[in-house]
Amino acid sequence: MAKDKKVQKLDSIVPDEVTTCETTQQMLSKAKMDGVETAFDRAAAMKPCPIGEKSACCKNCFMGPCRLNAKDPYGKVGVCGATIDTIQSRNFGRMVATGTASHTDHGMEMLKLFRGVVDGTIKDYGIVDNEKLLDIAQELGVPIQERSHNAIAVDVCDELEKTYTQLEGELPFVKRAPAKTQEMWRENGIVPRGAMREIMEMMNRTHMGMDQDYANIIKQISRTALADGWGGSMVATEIGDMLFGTPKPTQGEVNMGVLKEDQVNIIIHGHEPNLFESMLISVSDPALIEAAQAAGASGINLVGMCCSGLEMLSRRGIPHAGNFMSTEAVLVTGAVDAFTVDVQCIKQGLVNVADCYNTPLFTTNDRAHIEGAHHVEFHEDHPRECTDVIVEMAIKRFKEREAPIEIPARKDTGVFGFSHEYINYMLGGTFRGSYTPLNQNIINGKIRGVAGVVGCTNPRVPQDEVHIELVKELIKNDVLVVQTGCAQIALAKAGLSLPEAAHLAGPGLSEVCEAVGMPPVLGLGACVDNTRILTAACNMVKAGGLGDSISDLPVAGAAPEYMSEKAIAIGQYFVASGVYTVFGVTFPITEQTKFHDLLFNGLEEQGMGKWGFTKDPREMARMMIAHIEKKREQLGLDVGKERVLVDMADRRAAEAH
Ligand code: SF4
Ligand code: MSK
Repeated sequence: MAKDKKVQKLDSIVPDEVTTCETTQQMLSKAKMDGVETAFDRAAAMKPCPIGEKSACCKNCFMGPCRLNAKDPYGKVGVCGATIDTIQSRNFGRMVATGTASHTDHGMEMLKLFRGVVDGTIKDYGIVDNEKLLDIAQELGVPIQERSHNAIAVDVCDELEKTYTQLEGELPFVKRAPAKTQEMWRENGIVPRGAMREIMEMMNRTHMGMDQDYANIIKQISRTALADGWGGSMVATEIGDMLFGTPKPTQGEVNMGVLKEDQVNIIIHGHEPNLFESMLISVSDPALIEAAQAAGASGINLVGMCCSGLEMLSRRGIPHAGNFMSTEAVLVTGAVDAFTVDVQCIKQGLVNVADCYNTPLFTTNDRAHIEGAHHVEFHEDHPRECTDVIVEMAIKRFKEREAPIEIPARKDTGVFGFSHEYINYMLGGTFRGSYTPLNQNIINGKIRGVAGVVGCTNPRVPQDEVHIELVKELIKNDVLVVQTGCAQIALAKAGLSLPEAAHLAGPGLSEVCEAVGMPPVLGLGACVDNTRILTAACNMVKAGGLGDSISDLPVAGAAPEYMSEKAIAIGQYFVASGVYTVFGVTFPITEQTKFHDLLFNGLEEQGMGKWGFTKDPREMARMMIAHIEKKREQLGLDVGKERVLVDMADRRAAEAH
């Protein structure tokens, strides 16, 4: 039961209207009884500002703020004379810059950890995937013959650092993209230099009195977004794999039923795997397990949420309690003994909900304190000084549990951890992994194409509903779905992350899934791991028969329930890489403007992908499938023509390029 001081009368929301997640519904009903408010209540009470929703206002200087009319976009201009296209493109650019900064800052922290490991100042972590280290060294042109792994790692670290700090030149992983995609970027003048440089220039170009031509601003928007997808995020994923292991398919449990009433429950929510990895070691420490038992618990139950939860689910099969819109609801169980967060997507409202159920909420990162939370700072050079303390505090809270516990019974299972390397191996076999079988199945039409369905959940749409309906429609039409971020948990709760879900797919896709033993929906990791989808797309081009650039592929992307600026950056890097990308919920740009037309049509004419928008999952599926079919037609795949797949000589030539 909630503390009296927090109890209030709540009757604004109907739980089964705001979420399709049964366990979240159950907890929202309980929260209502307990008088505890969540983001679902606040979303119902807070109507979005119609001008801000469409980015039709500017507060970039103090002659304003200036509000234009989203319904009559060319009816007026700002005090400085800025038009709707200037204002919207600047606002969009700042969203992309912020999203890119989030991923890039995360990536720089991973690089700092990697640097500490290779120079020996950090001893609690090490390189576990040397095969990946060597692959990356080779890709980056770092010599490997007769050198120690550590010497190679030092050079790899130096090369990867350029991703962030380089002032001139091209990002190291740009050369991972197909040659034709690289050419298109060069022709458009959007090859990123270093991510810090691009973010800085984006912010400068959007200052009052700087770049005031939307057609020029979009170039820096794309360059900044590409610095995320092929830079900040891609490096974060690769370092994560080198340090913690490249994921391989692992069965795991999801949903709130993974909490255990008789155990000390510790939840980790955020994005950086180093905290979670250290916590895993702390909860396995016999002394701490003994302390938990002495407090009356049968053990310590470590559970993830959101993206760091997904990293641990993918790499270690650690249970996962739910996605972004379940983070407050899980606290309502009363069963959480420590709620531990690091960075990104952490609602400030969690502090109040945690307080209502006497759950200590721990912030651990100096970049993300929350007023009212307990701060126990995490340092990679002595990580257990943080995680051991949190375990001890969790044990104390278990011992002093007051509120009645109500844990929803439901838990679901799924298979997760399909890295792009594993897809290679899964389809091509151990001897010579290859994307050729995937391409062959696309060429012969059993699989029509591939869709990335990624991103958050958002209280502006019923939680999980758009994800589930969209994905069901896609797989029914023989479109293989790959996922990252919170979207995966929505589908896992709906049972679509198991090989048994193959029967929900169309005849071609289900035949392939049954032959390989894979689900029709492949979870690839956290939101930062969207770069695995980019790399998989590169491998599809390289395997041959599906065109020469990413924009030739019969693929499409969607973020149907997105909520963050990171998602806008991801969307833009997919578009700039050549992928048709459809967003749901709302699109933050006014229709009928030249800038909107550029995003939704003009970029495609420049050789990139394009944006799409709809809230309706069936319409979203229809739009994505129509795009995939258009690409198939352009590739001549529906005229029964035999496509030429690359042989070994072609492959070597492509790799040498
Ligand atoms: Fe208004 Fe122009 Fe200042 Fe923006 S930059 S607030 S449009 S005067
Ligand atoms: S946590 S960015 S809600 S996917 Fe990566 Fe989930 Fe979206 Fe955050």
